[in-house]
Amino acid sequence: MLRAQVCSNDELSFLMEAHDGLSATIAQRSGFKGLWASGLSIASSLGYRDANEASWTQLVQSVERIVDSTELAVLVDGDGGFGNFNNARLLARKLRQAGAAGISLEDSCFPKLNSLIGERHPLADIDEFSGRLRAVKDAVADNLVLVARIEALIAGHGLNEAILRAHAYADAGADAILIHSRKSTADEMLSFVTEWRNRLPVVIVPTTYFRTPVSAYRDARISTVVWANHSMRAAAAAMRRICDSIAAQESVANIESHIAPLSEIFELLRYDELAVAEKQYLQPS
Ligand code: SPV
Ligand code: MG
Repeated sequence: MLRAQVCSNDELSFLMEAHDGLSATIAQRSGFKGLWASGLSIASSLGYRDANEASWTQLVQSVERIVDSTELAVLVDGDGGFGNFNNARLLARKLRQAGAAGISLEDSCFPKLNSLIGERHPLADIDEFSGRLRAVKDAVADNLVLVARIEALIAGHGLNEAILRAHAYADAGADAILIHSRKSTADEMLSFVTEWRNRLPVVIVPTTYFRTPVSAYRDARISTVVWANHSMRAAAAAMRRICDSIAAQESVANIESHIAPLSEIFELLRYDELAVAEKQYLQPS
């Protein structure tokens, strides 16, 4: 299912960020057909920085909860694979076992730093990173969609470097290319797409160029848009507002209508199913 979404140029698909079971459940409820298990959002929800502070086993555990919570395909942000080819293929195998549908691997060096902060984003050597991709492909074959993510534009290299890397990663067996940009307009990313001519489908993450209408992505025949961190940021903003209010007013009386009713939480997490199961399995007949 993820392969059909990510690997098609014919129809634009959308992946919504999830960082835990609840955010995954809510994304499914909103009608999304696939999820992005975001490294930034998972790290943030655990209180870590997106700098490989969370371990790969913590990532796998979070992915397990996300996968178990919905029927949706999950593309996992695997950062750079947490090391060399061996760490990357181990991670890919474990994600497959956890039920992930795909992994995105970026050509960064361990430990990575989130692409949207700071100026220090050293790129991996092209051949070394291609080896990481080949090792993952050999380990999981077509059982996991392999997205190769290019950080050349983030690192301040030009379009030529990004295109060179895209071809190398396609040769190494990637199923799709994720081209990342942190510009406030889509121009840089769209120049890449024009030059790339869809040798492989293209995935984008329009976090900083959020004003661009998705019609521009359809026109460019981009395959997949990742809304990468918006549930985590929505939760942070809501929690901050509510905590500030409760602390200032020493009361929860005024915020009740601004938060999800417990009935909604019970409904989202299918407490009704538990009640039915109890009748079936717990009560003596
Ligand atoms: C993530 O969601 O963790 C991503 C996208 O990798 S970004 O934060 O833009 O690097
Ligand atoms: Mg990430």
